[in-house]
Amino acid sequence: MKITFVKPTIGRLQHSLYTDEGRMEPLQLGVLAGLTPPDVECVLYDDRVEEIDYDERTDLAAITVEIYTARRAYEIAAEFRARGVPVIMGGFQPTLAPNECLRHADSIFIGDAESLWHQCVEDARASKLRRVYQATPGIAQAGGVRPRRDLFRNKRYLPVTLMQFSRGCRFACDFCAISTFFDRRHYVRRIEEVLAEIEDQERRTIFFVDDNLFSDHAAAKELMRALVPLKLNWMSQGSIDMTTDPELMDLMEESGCIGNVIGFESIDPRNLKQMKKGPSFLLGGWDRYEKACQILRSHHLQTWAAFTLGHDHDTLESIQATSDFAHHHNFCFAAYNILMPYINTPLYARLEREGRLLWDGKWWLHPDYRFNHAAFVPKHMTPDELTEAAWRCRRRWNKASSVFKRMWDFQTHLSSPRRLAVYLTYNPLYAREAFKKQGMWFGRHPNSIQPQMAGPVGAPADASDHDDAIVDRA
Ligand code: B12
Repeated sequence: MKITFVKPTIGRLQHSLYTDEGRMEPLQLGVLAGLTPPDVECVLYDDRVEEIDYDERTDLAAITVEIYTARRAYEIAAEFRARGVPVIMGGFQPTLAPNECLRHADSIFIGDAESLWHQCVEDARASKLRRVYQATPGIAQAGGVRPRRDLFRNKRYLPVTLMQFSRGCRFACDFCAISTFFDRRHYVRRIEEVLAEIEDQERRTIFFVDDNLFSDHAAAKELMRALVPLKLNWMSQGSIDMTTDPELMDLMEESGCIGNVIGFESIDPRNLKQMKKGPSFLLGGWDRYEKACQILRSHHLQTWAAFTLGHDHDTLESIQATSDFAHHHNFCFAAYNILMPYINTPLYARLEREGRLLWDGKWWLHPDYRFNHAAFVPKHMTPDELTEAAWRCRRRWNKASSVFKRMWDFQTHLSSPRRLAVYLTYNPLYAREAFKKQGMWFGRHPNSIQPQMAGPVGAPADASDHDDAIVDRA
């Protein structure tokens, strides 16, 4: 038996296809292949960089689908299905919008693969795939399952090994898909298994792709104590309340942390309160970012600051102030994301109730929607003004003069040759990516997916796209 694993790209540029220069290993597909019995042949196609050979013989196409890649995933699925190859979809979109995905796949997988993937493989072997596999979230790679990293060879991913220590996050920010997927729970792997996995691969640079590595401070500290002797360089993602714990910060530095993606989201306390940004409140008030940033810098951390723009208290002026804040702190990278209503999040439900969703409420499927454009009506500006304001922030941030100016920070980027190399390698790369992706269409083919179209093969009678917005995940 043979399974073809597919990581779809987001979309296409105006005049050509899009190749993601900043692409990283698709860890979920490595994990899935690692969970697959050894007698099954596994092949990986990464649509971000290569053409999929739909005519290659295979018994099952397994596609990982996020909201941004959904449109392209449905096109890919249609190609396989037209050739009689059954398609199973898993990941965030099938979990949070199952009915929509069921219209485009023979089978969908809800939740984490670990507990039920072996059953799918056996069912596929017997040509008896079920329509829906309902798994639960849980501890990743339990029992020491290793991702099949051999499948990543020759695809020219960034030279960093992706790994996971924990999954989920204890906070409940209203826009985030994580709290819905994991129901605010945080699942931690056994440290011995993580250490063995680190030893088993060659690199000393690791990206822990955890949703919030610091969701549980005690668990994070235990990991970091174990990492100290390994002399790694690592980065991850985490919430700003990390700065309230001096021991955690010291261990981070000692164990080789270079920096983290941190969701600041907004510098307006009213926005933070409205979105229920718990970590910011834990700083001792919603307005304590200045001190937190000083602490990050004192530990030489190169922060990747993430902002969401367009909250209800945002104005064009406050967006400009957000941009000033990021420049003032000389962050290593900054993501000025427009606030996006992801399906099945509290934010989506609120904007839907308030009648503020654009693009028929399904921006990710709409043939005219473009990457980084507003998908709802903001309170104090028009959607186009929001799109423009976010684009202005990105342009300003990525100018050569800004990259040069931000570099002169002796506590962070100039505190070691490695940090300077990170800064100088990735700033130009991400700048190119920001310009390339702005305004990109989703999917490859205009009009290939019609959001309001009735589902094709075997969609259950009660499966309307709208149902997904009100799936009860309790
Ligand atoms: C690391 C990461 C990144 C990395 C890139 C990683 C990479 N390899 O390219 C960076 C930081 C660059 C990034 C970028 C973006 N990301 Co991101 N990212 C993540 C994160 C935190 C971890 C992904 C990961 O590798 N996890 C480890 C693997 C093992 O877990 P997994 O993917 O969840 O897979 C498990 C299950 O979902 C399931 N499963 C998954 N696929 C399949 C397929 C089948 C067939 C089956 C059976 C099961 C299955 O089984 C797996 C094993 O248990 C996720 C959150 C998350 N927990 O997944 C967000 C997440 C996927 N990202 C998200 C977003 C929005 C983005 C961006 C669009 C942000 C932006 N505006 O630019 C970009 C672009 C993404 C793209 N498609 O190109 C959102 C997607 C929202 C949604 N509802 O779909 C998420 C969920 C974060 C969030 N807070 O909401 N991301």
